[in-house]
Amino acid sequence: MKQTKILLIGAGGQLGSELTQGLWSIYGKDNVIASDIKEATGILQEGRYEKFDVMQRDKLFELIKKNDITQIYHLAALLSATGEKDPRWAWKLNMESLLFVLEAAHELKLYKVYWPSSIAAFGPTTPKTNTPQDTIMDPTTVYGITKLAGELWCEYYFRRYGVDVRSLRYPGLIGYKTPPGGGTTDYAVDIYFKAIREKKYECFLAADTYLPMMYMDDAVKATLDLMEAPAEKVKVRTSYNIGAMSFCPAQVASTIKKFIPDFSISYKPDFRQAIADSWPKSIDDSAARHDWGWQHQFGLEEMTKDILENLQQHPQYLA
Ligand code: AKB
Repeated sequence: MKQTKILLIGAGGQLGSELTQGLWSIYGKDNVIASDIKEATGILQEGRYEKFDVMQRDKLFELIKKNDITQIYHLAALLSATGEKDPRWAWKLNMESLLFVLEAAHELKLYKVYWPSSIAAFGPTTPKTNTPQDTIMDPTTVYGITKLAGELWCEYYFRRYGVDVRSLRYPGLIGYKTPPGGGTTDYAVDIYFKAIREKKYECFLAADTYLPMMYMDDAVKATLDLMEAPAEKVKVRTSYNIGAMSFCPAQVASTIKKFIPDFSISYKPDFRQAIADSWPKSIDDSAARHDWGWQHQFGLEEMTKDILENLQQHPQYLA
């Protein structure tokens, strides 16, 4: 078996930078190459890094060969809200880049690929509460369409070519180390930054909009747990439902108020409300819990405490 060498594409995003650090702790900095279309910033400057555009198929193949890559984590994508501003480009970027990675995995015989799906793959007629693993999927955003199509491509490459590709349907991911990245769930990131900076927040979703959410530490753990699981335990080859908590903006605001009593919130829903209304409110992730032992750690209160303490102690994240 070759030495594990990982290429992480989209390392500059919210999940990417934290997943890179998770991979460093398992495989060592020498064996992880983080990449993004932009120059490395922050913590990413401390490890191996390639500035690279995933739409350059030849460059991708060259990078894999030159560095003896055995696994790819492909996170680069346009998210739901940004995708709606340029649907054609969102389709091209999200789909073609996935196909390049799957082709590379097949042709260059990589051991494993990770690609994230999302609750955005569900739609308005999907059951909203405890959304099952297998159910109606009728996404309304171009981002969601790329996630549903991408899940099927992953399963196709697994069945047809034996590519060991694994995936999670992430809920809204909340972290404090990078700014929000153009998603509908990103109010739950921005609210913490504004709570510290301005003690007030104007929310683009209505007060009672429930969505499935997860703290970044749990998202990194879920991803690494899935990728480290023995192949025979990974029974779902489209993408696993994965959950941790479900809350609405009013609940985040009242939890923040426990730590910052003069914090206030107002509501001005925009086009993102319709996107949020088309998504599940909570997720049934019993398949992930059963197949490879998924367990989350953070609820709303623990997450809020952790984020606010960290933002106060490390003001560089607020810059
Ligand atoms: C988004 O809001 O677009 C993402 C997602 C749920 O995939 N955070």
